[in-house]
Amino acid sequence: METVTATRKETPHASSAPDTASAREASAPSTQEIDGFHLLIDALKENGIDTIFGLPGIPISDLTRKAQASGIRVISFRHEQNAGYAASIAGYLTQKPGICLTVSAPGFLNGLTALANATTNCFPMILVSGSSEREIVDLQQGDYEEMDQLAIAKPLCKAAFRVLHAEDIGIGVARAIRAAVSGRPGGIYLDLPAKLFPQAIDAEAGKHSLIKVVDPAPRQIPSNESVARALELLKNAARPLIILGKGAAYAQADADIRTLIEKTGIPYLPMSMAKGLLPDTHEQSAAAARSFVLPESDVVMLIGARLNWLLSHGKGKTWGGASPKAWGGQKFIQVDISPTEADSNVRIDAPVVGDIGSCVKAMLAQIGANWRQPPSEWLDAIGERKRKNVAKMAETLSKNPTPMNFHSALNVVRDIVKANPDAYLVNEGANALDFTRSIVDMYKPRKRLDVGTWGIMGIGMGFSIAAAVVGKGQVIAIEGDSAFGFSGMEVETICRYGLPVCVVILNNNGVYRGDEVNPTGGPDPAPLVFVKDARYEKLMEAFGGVGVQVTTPDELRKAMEDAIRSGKPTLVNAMIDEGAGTESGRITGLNPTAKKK
Ligand code: ADP
Ligand code: TZD
Repeated sequence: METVTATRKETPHASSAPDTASAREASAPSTQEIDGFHLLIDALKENGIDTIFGLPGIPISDLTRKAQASGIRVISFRHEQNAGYAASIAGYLTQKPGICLTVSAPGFLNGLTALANATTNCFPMILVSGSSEREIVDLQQGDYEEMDQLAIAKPLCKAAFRVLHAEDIGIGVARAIRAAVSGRPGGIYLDLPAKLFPQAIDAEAGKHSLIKVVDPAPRQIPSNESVARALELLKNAARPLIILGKGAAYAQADADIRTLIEKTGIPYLPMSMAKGLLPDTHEQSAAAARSFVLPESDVVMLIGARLNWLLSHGKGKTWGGASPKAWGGQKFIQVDISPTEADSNVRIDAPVVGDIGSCVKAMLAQIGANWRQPPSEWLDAIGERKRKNVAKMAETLSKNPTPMNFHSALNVVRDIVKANPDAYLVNEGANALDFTRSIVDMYKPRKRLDVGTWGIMGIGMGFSIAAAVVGKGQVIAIEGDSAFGFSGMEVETICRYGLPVCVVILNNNGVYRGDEVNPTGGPDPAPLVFVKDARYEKLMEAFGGVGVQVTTPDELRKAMEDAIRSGKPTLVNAMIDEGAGTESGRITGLNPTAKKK
């Protein structure tokens, strides 16, 4: 490992210093000093960070080279936003902050959406951006890529730090790591001015300044009273329900969560990214009876799920309330690491504050052996609903219309995922998202990665790349054609690194659907439609991957099976009925225009 290299001392205008091999060679090596580049690399390595997602340029090009030379895996993207999404989902999968590295102003801004999205979703990530010279930025004298990045990042992340001196790099990295993973995880911004990288300090002092963070995400043990209060409510419930969110999946307390569900016998609903925490085929899953159990339940325990829009804020008709803002009759237990989450939307009768692993363990300890199972009327009523809905879905899935529609295509994906339960399923789009979520069963924890709390489009290729890189497994990405467009250029990245990613585009020629026309009869297409029958598969072929256009479920099945067998980067362009989608998928009600119709 290349650890100690001396380089030029401070360059007056490091941000405009030539970023070339000859300039690097010109710097005289000495053995007693270490520079900012190497201090940063060593600080990351010291804390077990082995992968960086980023996009090089002034002032961080050399950092990417030196990081790779030091054994860190550097995954270089075509757009910083995708590198940021990759870092954030790597953080979710590993509980270590994912690192996204960008250049100054525009690169930083490109990464910022991903940072904000990470914070919103409680994914731990650190956006590390090079920045221009402080003195020039602060006097607004017009430096190369001038921007007060720290100030801009602050409101969009959990914490933001800037390091000005090489001897503080260890502290800066340690603070960023702790802030990212402790408590409620989130996005952190680390601002590194260009001048920092070539700063050299005494090697021994430098080594001593690095911190290996001890216990970065300390357990947070819930109080006994809060656990007892929650169990008391649950025990006396007539129609109890547990909702598992992506916080529960993140916590990696899989076995204990399963034991809690099975011991109590309480039906549960998985939120989208909690699918597979217990296999979706588990008999206690009430997913197929969602619209029945939410309004009918009397006590609901949320584990790592917020009562935000995805759960209709815990009120209104979804929950049996008489009007959109009226509360239902439920009592809520909320298990969450954030003490301020409780009462954010409706009253939480029993908050249990702590990390999910510790909270679930504490509950199991207090439950003991003689827990009374929920009343059989409740379980039977749910069973009845499930049977009806599952039969109805099976009937829809068995149809084989021409052209293919979402159902007949996803029926194939459902089989493929069942046969490959270890594969990651990345999913975005509107109809492509909603139908996949309800049709494709998941069997293992943290395998389903999707648009999350914001319903953000564009995570597709970044998430796929990260899942393949840190999850070291096959990835299947089910993409709306619009959704794919946000990150489509990263198929080059997928090919360049030879990643086992099978992208399936459910191509219906537009946003939501593809059959709208311009009402004026003018030459411009309607705003929500794309080029008809676009050949997206050729994009993958352009970079050496496999591209296949399919029009039937049989062709789709063969293409996906081939992709998984070969592990080759593959893009399957699945042509589906352009009239098959609904405006905004399942959330039509949130769309003011659609509402008026
Ligand atoms: P979903 O979208 O699946 O409903 P949310 O993102 O709304 O899930 O909620 C996740 C919740 O999980 C957040 O409130 C967050 O504070 C919490 N959380 C995340 N990690 C942990 C953890 N390790 N222990 C406890 N709570 C956690
Ligand atoms: N931009 C961003 C960053 N996120 C968004 N969610 C949107 C725009 C709006 N939007 C949706 O909410 S879904 C969607 C957009 C543009 C695309 C839907 O079309 P699709 O999927 O082709 O991806 P379906 O299957 O045709 O519905």
